[in-house]
Amino acid sequence: MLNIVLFGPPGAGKGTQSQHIVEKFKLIHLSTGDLLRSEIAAGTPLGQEAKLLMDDGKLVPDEVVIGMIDNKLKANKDAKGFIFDGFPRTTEQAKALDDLLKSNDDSISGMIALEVPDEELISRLLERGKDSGRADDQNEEVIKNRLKVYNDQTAVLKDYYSKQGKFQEINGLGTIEEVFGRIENAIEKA
Ligand code: B4P
Repeated sequence: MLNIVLFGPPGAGKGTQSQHIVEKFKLIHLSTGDLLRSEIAAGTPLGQEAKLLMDDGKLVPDEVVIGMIDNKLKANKDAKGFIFDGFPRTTEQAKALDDLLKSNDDSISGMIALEVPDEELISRLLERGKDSGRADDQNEEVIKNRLKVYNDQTAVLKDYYSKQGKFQEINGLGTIEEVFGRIENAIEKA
């Protein structure tokens, strides 16, 4: 199976690029952000709890997102592979993902990190916030908090995958097509 972790700070282009990757490589797209927003839209207790954290730019508890991914992996046993978008975001999530895949004799093929400077991330997210309806994209303080959370808790995963020989970093600046071209090259090497 081809299992790719698409990595990067908020606004780096993970969601955008995942759509192109799914089309080309026929993988199943698993975005914990999208799964949480579906829970919020459905008004479930999980969604109500997650909304409070997401609106502040904080992470949802590990066990919640790990449980959601576990369910999706079990529901898609015949998949050609997965693109993990916005997951894992902590070392605990990365270890859990390795264990879940291992129980199916599977593993992560590679992690691709999109690198984009903070000023560009802030401007992209504020732009999306104008019409996305996402509270976490509308306030610069919340966006800065998301970047802080990324630097404090998530960026460390570059080392985690580097130690496994699975880490590739690419430039996330340029047109969506240019960035996708770089991702295609990286996937071929994964
Ligand atoms: P996510 O939904 O993962 O959202 P995100 O980090 O903002 O990235 P996204 O994928 O949406 O942005 P993209 O780069 O595609 O997370 C939201 C929240 O959910 C988190 O803060 C957290 O609270 C919670 N959560 C999610 N997963 C979790 C987990 N595993 N553990 C705990 N909590 C979790 O796009 C951004 C914008 O840039 C778009 O408008 C796009 O059009 C634009 N863009 C993309 N590529 C571009 C390019 N090349 N040039 C110019 N603009 C571009």
